[in-house]
Amino acid sequence: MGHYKSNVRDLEFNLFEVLGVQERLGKGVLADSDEETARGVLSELNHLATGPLAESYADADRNPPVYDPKTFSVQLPESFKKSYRQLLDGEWWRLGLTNELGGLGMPPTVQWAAAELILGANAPLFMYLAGPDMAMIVHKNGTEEQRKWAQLMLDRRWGATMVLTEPDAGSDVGAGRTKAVKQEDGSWHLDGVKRFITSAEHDLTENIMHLVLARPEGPGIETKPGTKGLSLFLVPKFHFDGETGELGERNGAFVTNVEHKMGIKVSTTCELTFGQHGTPAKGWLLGEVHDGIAQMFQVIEYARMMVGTKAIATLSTGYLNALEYAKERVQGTDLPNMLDKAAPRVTITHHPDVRRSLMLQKAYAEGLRAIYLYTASFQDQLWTGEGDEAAQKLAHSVNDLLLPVVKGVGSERATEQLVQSLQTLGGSGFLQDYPIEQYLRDAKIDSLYEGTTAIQSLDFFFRKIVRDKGKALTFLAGEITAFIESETGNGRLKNERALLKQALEDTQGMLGSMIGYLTSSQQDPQNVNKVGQHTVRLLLSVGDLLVGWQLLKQAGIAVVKLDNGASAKDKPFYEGKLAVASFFAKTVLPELTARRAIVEAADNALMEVDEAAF
Ligand code: ST9
Ligand code: FAD
Repeated sequence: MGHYKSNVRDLEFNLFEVLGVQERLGKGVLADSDEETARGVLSELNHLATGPLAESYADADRNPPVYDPKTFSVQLPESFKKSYRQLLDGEWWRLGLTNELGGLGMPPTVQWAAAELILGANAPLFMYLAGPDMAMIVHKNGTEEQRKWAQLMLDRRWGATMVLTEPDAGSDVGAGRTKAVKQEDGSWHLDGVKRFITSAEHDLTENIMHLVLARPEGPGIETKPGTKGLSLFLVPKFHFDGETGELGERNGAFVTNVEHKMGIKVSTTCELTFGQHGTPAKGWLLGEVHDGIAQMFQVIEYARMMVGTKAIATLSTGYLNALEYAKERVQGTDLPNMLDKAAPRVTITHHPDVRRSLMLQKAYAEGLRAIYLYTASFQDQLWTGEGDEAAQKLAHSVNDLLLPVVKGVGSERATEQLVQSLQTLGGSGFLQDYPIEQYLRDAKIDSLYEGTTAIQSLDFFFRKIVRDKGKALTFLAGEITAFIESETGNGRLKNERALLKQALEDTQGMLGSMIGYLTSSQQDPQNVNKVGQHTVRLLLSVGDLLVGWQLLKQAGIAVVKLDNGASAKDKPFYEGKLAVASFFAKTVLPELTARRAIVEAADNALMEVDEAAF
């Protein structure tokens, strides 16, 4: 057996028993799919993921890519290339595409459930497979000629990158200095150095299309500071024939370094230098419009969902590996027998603290999975275009609101709980004989790239709540309130629903205080620092509230299934849903009351501490 332990049962539970995705299938753009084909996609991909895709996971970590500075080229390990080929041969690169571009006709919920399987088995494979999805962005925003390039990117399975970061421009993308100078033939020459660019060099594809943010210069072009002064350029590694895709000369965008990292070692993280090695780095303005940051955010939104799903997928396999170990590892006696030195030894699942830890890992793995799939259900509405304009607008803003939760909370809780998965194995967890140490190293990046957790929390508060005037949040609060007031659980979840009610009030209390600090910052600008000290706390608290709610919603469904006589195979699954929801409501949600008190008592003492005193 490979390292990857998937949870297809839980994916199917979310899709077909909670979200009712099957009701959307068979109509409009989803006309060619039904429940059976969606289940078939998961089953087939699960087979591939747990086998051939997972197979190169450890090898590619121990034998990372080799960079040759003389030729600016990179060689990936053969084992990894084999897994990549199998993913391509299975046509899985079509997963996220629209029908028009040759997609599989599946909605985003099913796409992301399927993505979880690849991301859990070997996430860098998914990242190298970004070309087709990026082609979709080129197709959507490009000129007629560029739409043909998008088709070439697809037909020839080119790789692609998103190129924002520079040494002095990380979180602050608007500080970027790479420039693009307009040429007489309509193309642009790029000049500058980008850093940390994923997949900018490798030997998996014949060509790579870089999507680069740069500051345009030239006659009649107004130079603006910040993100609004950036444009998006298409910069291929090799020039190509626009009709046939046949490769021409090497373009002047060279990878001048590949980083040595803590994790995801097989995913190349590159310094990408434009126009400084004797060959101009030619680029073309996407769609001939100067709208770079907005265009790039179409990519970023997808990538943030991907990163959150990656983290959650890794936590899930970490938990399932820990669970398997715990069921077999015999150590110590039951606590009630602790004084009897001759008492029988038991498996560690008998120890209350191991149970506590395993149940918390399960809560976040399954609760966060429910959140990313719930988020994807709003993407489904946008994908099918169903509902009137108001419904579409709401789906858009709820998806926007939930993205920093999927990305920010997903990555933070995954890293935190994977430490617990490792702990479950005792000293063995520290060994490379088990996959969890690699999971931890590979998942840590998720709270850093695509916007750190601090950035996610600022985005969540200022853009997704304040700028949205709380509309999406009010909708969610309404959904949670309706659940609290329902009779869900048939009398069995009453206490838990009361705990959820308190958690909702506590979160609203936190938010109310923070809005108050923001409002008062109009008189005293320093008050916005009180907000800034607590945005991560708010984001994580909303995450806990949503995990608690989703788990209870699932428990409600489980109660009905159990009452109706679930099969012997399903019974433990549904009982697990009840147990985990109740555990989370009783042991985590009450913590929000203390967090609310902390936010309500906020002051600026922290901001007044002299740096020397740190
Ligand atoms: C990275 C990659 O880290 C790591 C993994 C790579 C994996 C490989 C690729 C795999 C994915 C493939 C994807 C394929 C795509 C397929 C898609 C298919 C559908 N939402 O607040 P302002 C915009 S990459 C939407 O003033 P500042 C908006 O246009 C590096 N738009 O910002 C706005 O204008 P307006 C990742 C947003 O103060 C404008 O920006 N790096 C959002 O100037 C200005 O907004 C980062 O993520 C949003 N949430 O700049 C940087 N926010 O307001 C993190 C802003 O008029 N830093 N816009 O609408 C930030 O995000 C900063 O907050 C900042 C601040 C740069 C935006
Ligand atoms: P900084 O921005 O310097 O942040 C340092 C610390 O300060 C962080 O804790 C941060 O949260 C905090 N901080 C910064 N600003 C604020 C603020 N305003 N408020 C509160 N806290 C703040 N980039 C690309 O363009 N393309 C890629 O493909 C890509 N892939 C990557 C792959 C890897 C493996 C890595 C490590 C990075 C990658 N990146 C990529 C870059 C990545 O997006 C940045 O590293 C990230 O956005 C953070 O920027 P930074 O590293 O400069 O940290």
